[in-house]
Amino acid sequence: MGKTVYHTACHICHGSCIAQVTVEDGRVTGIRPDPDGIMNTGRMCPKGIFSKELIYHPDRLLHPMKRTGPRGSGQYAQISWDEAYDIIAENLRRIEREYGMEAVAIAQGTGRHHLPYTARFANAIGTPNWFEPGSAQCFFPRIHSGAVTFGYAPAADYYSDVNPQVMLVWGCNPSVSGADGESRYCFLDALKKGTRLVVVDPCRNNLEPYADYFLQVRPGTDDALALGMLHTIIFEDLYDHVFVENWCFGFEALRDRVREYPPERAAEICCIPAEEIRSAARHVASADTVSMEYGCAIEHTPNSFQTVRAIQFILAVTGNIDKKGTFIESMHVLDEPELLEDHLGDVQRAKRLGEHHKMLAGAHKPFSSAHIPTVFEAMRTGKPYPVKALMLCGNNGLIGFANSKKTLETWKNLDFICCQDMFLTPSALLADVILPVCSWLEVDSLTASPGGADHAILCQQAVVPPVGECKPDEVIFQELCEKLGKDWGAKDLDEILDKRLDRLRTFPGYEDYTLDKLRQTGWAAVPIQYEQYKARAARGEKAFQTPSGKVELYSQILEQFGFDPLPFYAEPPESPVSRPDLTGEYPLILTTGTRINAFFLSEHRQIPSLRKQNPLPLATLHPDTAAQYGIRDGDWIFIETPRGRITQKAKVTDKMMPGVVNCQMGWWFPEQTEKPFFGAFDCNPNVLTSMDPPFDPCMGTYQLRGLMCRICPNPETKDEDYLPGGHSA
Ligand SMILES: Nc1nc2c(c(=O)[nH]1)N[C@H]1C(S)=C(S)[C@@H](COP(=O)(O)OP(=O)(O)OC[C@H]3O[C@@H](n4cnc5c(=O)[nH]c(N)nc54)[C@H](O)[C@@H]3O)O[C@H]1N2
Ligand SMILES: Nc1nc2c(c(=O)[nH]1)N[C@H]1C(S)=C(S)[C@@H](COP(=O)(O)OP(=O)(O)OC[C@H]3O[C@@H](n4cnc5c(=O)[nH]c(N)nc54)[C@H](O)[C@@H]3O)O[C@H]1N2
Ligand code: SF4
Ligand SMILES: [Mo]
Repeated sequence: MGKTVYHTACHICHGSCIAQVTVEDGRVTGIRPDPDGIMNTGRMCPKGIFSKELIYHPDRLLHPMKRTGPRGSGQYAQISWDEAYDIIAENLRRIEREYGMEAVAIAQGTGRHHLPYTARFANAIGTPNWFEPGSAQCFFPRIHSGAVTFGYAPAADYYSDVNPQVMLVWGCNPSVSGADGESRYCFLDALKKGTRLVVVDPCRNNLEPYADYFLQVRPGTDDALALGMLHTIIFEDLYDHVFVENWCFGFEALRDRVREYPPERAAEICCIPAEEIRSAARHVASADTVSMEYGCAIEHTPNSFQTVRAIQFILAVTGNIDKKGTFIESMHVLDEPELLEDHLGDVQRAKRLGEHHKMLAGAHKPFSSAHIPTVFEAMRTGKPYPVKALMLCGNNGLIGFANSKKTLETWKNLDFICCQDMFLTPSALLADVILPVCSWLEVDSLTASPGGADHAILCQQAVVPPVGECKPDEVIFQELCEKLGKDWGAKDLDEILDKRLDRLRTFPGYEDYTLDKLRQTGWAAVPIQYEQYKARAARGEKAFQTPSGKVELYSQILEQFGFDPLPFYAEPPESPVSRPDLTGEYPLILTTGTRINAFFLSEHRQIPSLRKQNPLPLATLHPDTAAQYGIRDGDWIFIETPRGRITQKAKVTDKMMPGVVNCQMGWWFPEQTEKPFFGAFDCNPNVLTSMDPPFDPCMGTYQLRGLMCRICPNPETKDEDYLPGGHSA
């Protein structure tokens, strides 16, 4: 068979990096970054580089399996694909007959190649109860807030001859999390070229040397900080009059709202001195070009939607919209696969659980999503109607959803669970049927890149045949539809992918572009057009796709749905300010998340070269906080909230805001096969979080950051208890 080198795209995270993958005799023998890769130019993160250990991992699921013991026991028997499909079809048909298809919940994981296909599958079979963990908790607040405010979700621009002079980095760390994609390399290049940062984060992380301002915000109070900064920009007359007068709607109303948040008030709430808030706001307002990366930290509170809007407004009122080096409009060069929304029909659509969170679930949204807490409540109580089955696809919700133990109780009693994954995860252990899926090296897909600007299409291809009997998720959905007698709307994946190139084919030079051509070149890119709104206005079209045709500081869409049309501050429901009654018992602030370079969410703990880089779960805290509880760097500690207790290893650093404990997320221990659910409840911070109301009115978001906790030393646990064999800390 010989040796072939493919240009393909890694898509382990939300982004894509172009890799050169060497295949010999049908096996991947080498993976290296493509020096000419359009965005990554010779760089990849360790997850991509070490993917040989992923594809050929001895624990890869290789065959469909059915459960033979109690849920969680790990007792499974290998079955054929036909038998697996028969079992699934029989269960779904029965549930549809008895309860209606809405009783089947489809749970997608975070957005990777399969995301649009799970939504398409849900529509094809006729359930409105599709969701992904990120829909309310990550990225969608930014997308939908962008949509109601600008008519699109703006993104950072690194692609012109103008380097952003200042970047706001708000509740994210693009050097690790990749700005939700491969654009981490663009971000790093911008820093090298001199971009200076204003960072908003409770922890003075590795970006500190690049930051002119490092605003250490009390977790969960970003809304107050943004409003305080807007106060300075508006009332010190630092805003861009030309942009505001010509292109913004509702400035006076915003000014009246912002009047309520002088920096002194913001300072009291978010624990940053008023003078620093003012000074940072002046710095941003006086820069020639300002861009922004913002992350899921601001989306992990029940005021996610208005927080995102307030932060976006800093860029809007300073006129940093759609110019080179600012916050720009997408080129949308890649069409989404059709989601078959018409297959769902109005009757089923109206049954979507959590419909009143219109920005999440509203019928007018692409990827309209059910509200996870409402679906789980229906699973538990049968109200407003029963939800009996769960189809998990690329979702390890026992780790990722809030209140893991309650999630376990909720799922344990379902009639039927199916799980599509590459590995036997804690969530998969609940499944009645497990379907083995392809890794990025075994599946064809297209990614719009870089996340948000979307001016390039990166081509991921199956460079080797699947290991074992694994199948691509897309193929599984198509075959399941055939089995169920539902219309999948396409004959194969190539047909869907080729159709996605229609928009590319409208650009000069790409009229005859084909999927095969893209497979050879690896990617295709079009030039970014700046100030698209002006071009639209010149053509007599709406400049911005909003009701007023302008950037809606006062949102008429929100008003129409009965939500506050203007941003406001809301204290998180569990915080020292909203729950002073709890401060005696839980005196510290808990924040969770903070991405790890070597892992993607709960993945990769079983990949030796990756686990080595962060072998144990770490909780970061300030030396004063540690000293108060007799804790030293490297000690194991217990972290406890009203929901439960976990243990992590203390990382003591004065970079962390005093009084805050930041727990790494995603932890389970694939090597601990003897432990129930692979130790999913030992170190996973979602044992500590809550899925209880109140939720963000627009999005339905629950609180994952800025909760209340207490800590103490854990003398029982030793590193060896959680180190996989052969590793040292
Ligand atoms: N390597 C890697 N990359 C990833 C992922 C991964 O697991 N690994 N996950 C992907 C996913 S799904 C997502 S959503 C993104 C997330 O990536 P980001 O959006 O970057 O989010 P995090 O890394 O979780 O947190 C970023 C920062 O938020 C700070 N923080 C904590 N609480 C608060 C708060 O209340 N306010 C503010 N302003 N800051 C706070 C933390 O200290 C941390 O530095 O990354 C994606 N990329
Ligand atoms: N406390 C706390 N909780 C959080 C967060 C936080 O910051 N703090 N972050 C939240 C966020 S932003 C997100 S996005 C969610 C993420 O939650 P999830 O998306 O559920 O993330 P994972 O736990 O990594 O689960 C993904 C699963 O998909 C599997 N997988 C990988 N590739 C494929 C594929 O191609 N096909 C299929 N079928 N499976 C595949 C992996 O093996 C893994 O088991 O977690 C949320 N939970
Ligand atoms: S940044 Fe994302 S796409 Fe790039 S190599 Fe890492 S995991 Fe793959
Ligand atoms: Mo996410």
